[in-house]
Amino acid sequence: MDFIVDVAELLKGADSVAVLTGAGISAESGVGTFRDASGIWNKLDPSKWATEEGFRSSPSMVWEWYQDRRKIIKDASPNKAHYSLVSLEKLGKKVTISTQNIDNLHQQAGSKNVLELHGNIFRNKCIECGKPYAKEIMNDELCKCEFCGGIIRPDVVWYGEQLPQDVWQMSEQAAIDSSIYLVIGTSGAVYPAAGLAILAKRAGSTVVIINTEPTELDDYADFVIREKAGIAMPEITARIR
Ligand code: BJW
Ligand code: ZN
Repeated sequence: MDFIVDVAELLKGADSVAVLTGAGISAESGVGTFRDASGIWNKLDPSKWATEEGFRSSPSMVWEWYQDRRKIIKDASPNKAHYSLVSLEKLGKKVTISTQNIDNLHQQAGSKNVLELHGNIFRNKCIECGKPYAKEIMNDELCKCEFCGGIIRPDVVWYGEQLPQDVWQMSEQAAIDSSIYLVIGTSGAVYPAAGLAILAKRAGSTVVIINTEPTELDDYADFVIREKAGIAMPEITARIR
């Protein structure tokens, strides 16, 4: 595989590694991506439904879609790519993962430093007052906020919504401080997350993309590894120890 050896050599000498992950890193765990042929959004148009307006117009339909995804994610386990990032940490590197994924799989694998840019599908909050809704919701019925009666929604970041500020600032800092910036399994189509790779590049980091397909960030990369994350990542980390 092209560049595996080069990237492993670079990582060997790097103290600070920052990572941006997207749906593609969880694809081999059986969690669908968004924009590929088999993507979950072939059935639902994201720009319409992954928005507050979409939810308000058809709350039951959007809620059921999230409940279906919760079930899939609950049954999923981390794969070799998630575990490779854990092993990088165990080799003594400072690894900061900014993930666009809402599936908890990095944390489940054991990564310590995970920044959730787009929230977490296992959390819910009130659409009106924003208070967290602590009870686990198992059924497909809509729930109401115990404080204000507002409808409960998943605590994820929809189009047009701000990313959590603290998480965003830490992600920017990690990109700036990194000597290597790994971009794994994201199309690079959604901002501001994709901008982190560009920020890292401008700050002098070496940008490495691992993806089965071309991405919108390829022009910013020093190395593009065109391979499944679950194959490329263990190949790389196996060469470091
Ligand atoms: C593999 C693989 C394997 C497959 N191995 N690889 C600048 C310009 C224009 C517009 C904007 C801009 N800045 C912001 C915007 C607006 C908008 C936006 O980005 N629009 C774009 C479409 C251009 N952004 C926003 O609205 C954001 N908020 C914001 O900007 O706030 C500021 C603001 C607020 C108010 C007013 C004004 C400003 C919020 C974006 C939130 C995105 N939310 C979603 C849904 C989350 C909840 C949920 O999951 O339901 O996040 S959208 C969806 O896309 C999800 C993902 O995290 C995100 C990224 O997708 P990802 O992960 O890249 O997946 P895919 O499917 O696209 O790619 C998978 C990749 O994996 C592919 O490349 C495959 O090849 C690869 N792959 N198998 C390796 N085995
Ligand atoms: Zn409320």
